[in-house]
Amino acid sequence: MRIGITCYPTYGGSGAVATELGLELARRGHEVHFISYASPFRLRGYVERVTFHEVTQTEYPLFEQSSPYALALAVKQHEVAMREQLDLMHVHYAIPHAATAWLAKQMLKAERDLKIVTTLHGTDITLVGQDPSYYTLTKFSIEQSDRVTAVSAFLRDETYRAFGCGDCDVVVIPNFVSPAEYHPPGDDTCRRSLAPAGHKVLVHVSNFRPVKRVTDVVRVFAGVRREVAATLVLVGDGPDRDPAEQEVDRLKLRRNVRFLGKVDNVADILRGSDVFLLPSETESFGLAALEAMACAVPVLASAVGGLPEVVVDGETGFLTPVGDTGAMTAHAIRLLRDDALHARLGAAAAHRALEFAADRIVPRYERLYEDVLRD
Ligand code: GMT
Repeated sequence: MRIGITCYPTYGGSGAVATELGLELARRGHEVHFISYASPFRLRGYVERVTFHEVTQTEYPLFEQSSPYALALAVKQHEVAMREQLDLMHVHYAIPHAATAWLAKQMLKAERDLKIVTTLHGTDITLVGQDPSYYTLTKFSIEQSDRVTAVSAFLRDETYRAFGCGDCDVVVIPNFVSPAEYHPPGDDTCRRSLAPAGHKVLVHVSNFRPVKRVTDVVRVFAGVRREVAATLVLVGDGPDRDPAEQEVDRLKLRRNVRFLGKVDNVADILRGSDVFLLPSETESFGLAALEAMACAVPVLASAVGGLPEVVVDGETGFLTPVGDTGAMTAHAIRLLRDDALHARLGAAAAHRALEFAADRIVPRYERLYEDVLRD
């Protein structure tokens, strides 16, 4: 098949999933065309059967506050669909991608019916999409998509609850992980590069948006640090990095906290870690948690959204109420002090992650594509 993929190229779950999906599809023989304003962060170097098409925008004084990116994207989606004879356009994160794909479909209508598959990822439904400034267009573009998928049952149900979406059948296809890249460590090389000998390593990976509650990560670490020699490794960057840095200073933790910023080799860092912290306000799935589990790292996360569909409480980690840093701290200390418990949860986490292996999940997208092309 010839598949167009539009996603956000920046550090974040939806762009990561969209890119990994495109790469897996290309590996399986499909031709994949990424369309966005920049090359997605997980797309590095030349890959056979993969092409990136950059959306360019012309500056004009009148557009001062409103550079119409969405319109330029629709034009590029239409152009690539025509030139590359795309079978379908798969867009990730509804806003504005599902709406621009609908525009491209209308522009192509006289020639043929370009099928649109929309994957809902999280805040496009739980937060931004419900804002009155986007609500009706989000609902419209979901309803106009030829197929809609959600990354968890929680997100599917939230879509029905918030948008109604009369005639849509939202299909759950969970996120996936590549076991070739995310796998348990063979030795302690990664750990040695992260922390002093004898330290346990706690890790958090995110785009540091308010929804991630990164200052809670720092507070949990402060509690752990009182009982266990440990280092906190923070991967990623975003609006809440400054507040997190300030909390580290306020709690006098600077010597034991490492802000690594945006790094490429997250799997290596996960393999050097003992516990993954994800105290999010909401999380439709928690791809970062799945990637940690695949590296045999138990996850301590909020009991919200789709996280219970990924992390099995008491088996592959522990789930606690949002904001209950005390409970998360207690679980972390228990896990880091009890080697047998840690080994058991780490092994169970790696085993559970295999249920989300790319080879099991990607064929579900292929079947969905085949199905929509039969319409
Ligand atoms: O808001 C974010 O944290 C980023 C967002 C995105 O769309 O980039 O992530 C969402 O999609 C990921 C991939 O499907 C999920 O693993 C995340 O749980 C989800 N984030 C939220 O729901 C907050």
